[in-house]
Amino acid sequence: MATEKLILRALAGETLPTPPIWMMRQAGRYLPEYKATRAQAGDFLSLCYNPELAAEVTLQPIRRYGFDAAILFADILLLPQAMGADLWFVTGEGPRLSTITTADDMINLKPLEDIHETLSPIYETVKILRQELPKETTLIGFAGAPWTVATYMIAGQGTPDQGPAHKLKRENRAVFEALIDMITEGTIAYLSKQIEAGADVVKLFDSWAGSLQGADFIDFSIKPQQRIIAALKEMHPETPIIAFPRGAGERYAGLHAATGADCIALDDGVDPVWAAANVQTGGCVQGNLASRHMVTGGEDLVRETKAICKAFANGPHIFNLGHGITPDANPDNVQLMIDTVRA
Ligand code: 1CP
Repeated sequence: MATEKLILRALAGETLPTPPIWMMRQAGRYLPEYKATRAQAGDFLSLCYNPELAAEVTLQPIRRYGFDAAILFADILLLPQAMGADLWFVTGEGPRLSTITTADDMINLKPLEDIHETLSPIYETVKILRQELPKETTLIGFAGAPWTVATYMIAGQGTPDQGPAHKLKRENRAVFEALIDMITEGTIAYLSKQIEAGADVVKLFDSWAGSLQGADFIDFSIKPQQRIIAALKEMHPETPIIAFPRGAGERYAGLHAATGADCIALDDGVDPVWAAANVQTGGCVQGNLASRHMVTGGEDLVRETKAICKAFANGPHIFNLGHGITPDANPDNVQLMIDTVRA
């Protein structure tokens, strides 16, 4: 069946004359209208759990730029919170959570049947967006991949090298594996509800996949994602899935088959010409302009944007950044990127 949603056509494997485009963290602090709505909500978590305001900030970049997809405004750390972890945000620093390092900490988590009580405002946001988005705009739901979510649950905050999670993996394998399993099951339940509420596509963010070495990369990045994708495909066979194992490097090759994802999102450490030959041969790819161009702009931005479009022109491609846009970005550079892609 023909669809007006270009992102869904690319995800189905179609090579389009112009790649559809959206941007990681497109609703964020680089936009004055985002900052205004966030101030109205009071703080970041209140914004996430307020369906009207969360839908509003999701729609802001669609109104301003006409992106081909909207991404639900929420955070990967809401699932740990729904599982019973304490979560708060320290201004200027980032997230803080109560930590999981022992079997007792695991026992204190909530049964997974109970997560939807906390997460129901998120499903409500999806329902509002379903009503309010233009018919040609794809709605993307998301969750963190189990390894990345576990790194925050174990350390209680963001870490440069994910040291505490690697330590638990080494020193208390049983607790580490039980946590990965629990997040995997919780993620299946969470994403399934997002799809039922109206998400067209879901994406798994494995932001810290790159720090897993050897068999750990397969066991703790790829296998849990494969399990989530297989379970979702069984329940919702029509819903495409994007996987983003950031920092996978050469291990990006073959990941469509290994994960079962319809699209593999590439970070900006990956050469587009290499990725066209080694990753796009497996299916749709997304990416991968370095987000610093949204700060620096100019001819470099135009040249890199064109090079990425050219490298991926012979297969299914969704244009995006290689990681989220940063708060110091200039909104005019986003427009320049879009104009260059669509020119
Ligand atoms: O002050 C603010 O307004 C908060 C900044 C912010 C925003 C805008 C955070 C805190 N989360 C978000 C929203 C968000 N997070 C989205 C929404 C939709 C969009 O893209 O527009 C998404 C998809 C995420 C995903 C997310 N959260 C990831 C995976 C992607 C990535 O960036 O690697 C991760 C790792 C997080 C955790 C998180 N939440 C927020 C911050 C600052 C962080 C990173 C913390 C750290 O590692 O130190």
